[in-house]
Amino acid sequence: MPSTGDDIQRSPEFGPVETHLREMASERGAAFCILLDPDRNTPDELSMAAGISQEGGADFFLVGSSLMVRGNFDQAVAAVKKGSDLPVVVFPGHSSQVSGEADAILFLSLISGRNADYLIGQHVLAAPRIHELGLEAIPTGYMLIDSGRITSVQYMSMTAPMPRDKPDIVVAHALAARFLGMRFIYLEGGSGGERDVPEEIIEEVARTAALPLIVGGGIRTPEAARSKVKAGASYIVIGNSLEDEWTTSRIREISEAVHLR
Ligand code: 1GP
Repeated sequence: MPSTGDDIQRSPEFGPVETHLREMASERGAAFCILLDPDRNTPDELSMAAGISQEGGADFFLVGSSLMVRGNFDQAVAAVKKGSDLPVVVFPGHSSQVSGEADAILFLSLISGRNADYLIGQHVLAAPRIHELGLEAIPTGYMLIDSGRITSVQYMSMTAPMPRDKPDIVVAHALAARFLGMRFIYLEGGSGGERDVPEEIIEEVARTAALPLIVGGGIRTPEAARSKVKAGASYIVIGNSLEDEWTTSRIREISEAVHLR
């Protein structure tokens, strides 16, 4: 249901999906999220990957792509929903990636960059549809951290990533995001990044910004995932490195590393 003006009478509260994501991170120590790319997989592959992921102990899915040149976004999200009953959250690369089949959408502002289109422009294009669908939007400050190579998100967004040896700069952005009312911070190395987000940055942002941290990009091993959680990540996102070995046992290894309890 689209929200009505009555909403402003209510005290600020999290939507059901955000509440669930927060609860799973606090119950399990951290949550394991799998990124499914609708551009690289057919609906059947997405359903199968979703089922295997749930069996292996993953907690929820992000679905989105920096560039979608084939496939149908609604169909892709529906296929993921069909394969499992875990929450499916849109991780949009573009304002066209909005789907009423999803449970929620990360309403990302690319705050590490200064490209107005990714700070507010795409949002204005997507917002009326999100409202009409009654889709839960989770306001998220999205920051790209240098991962040693040019990633798709860097190229497509025409923004420079933040230096990986300057935690102060990242912390200042995270605080600004919090003061602007964003409720999650996504520290992104970029899909397939050569190097993942440094622990030092995660620690500093977790300590100072006190917002739930999503960390992804270039995480390839259970050890790396665990180390990010120990540094303060609440959600670990993995996509690329699963594509070669989408098995229950591989997913289980990572979910056991992510779940501290
Ligand atoms: C990318 O953070 C995600 O947006 C996941 O990255 O595909 O490198 O695991 P990978």
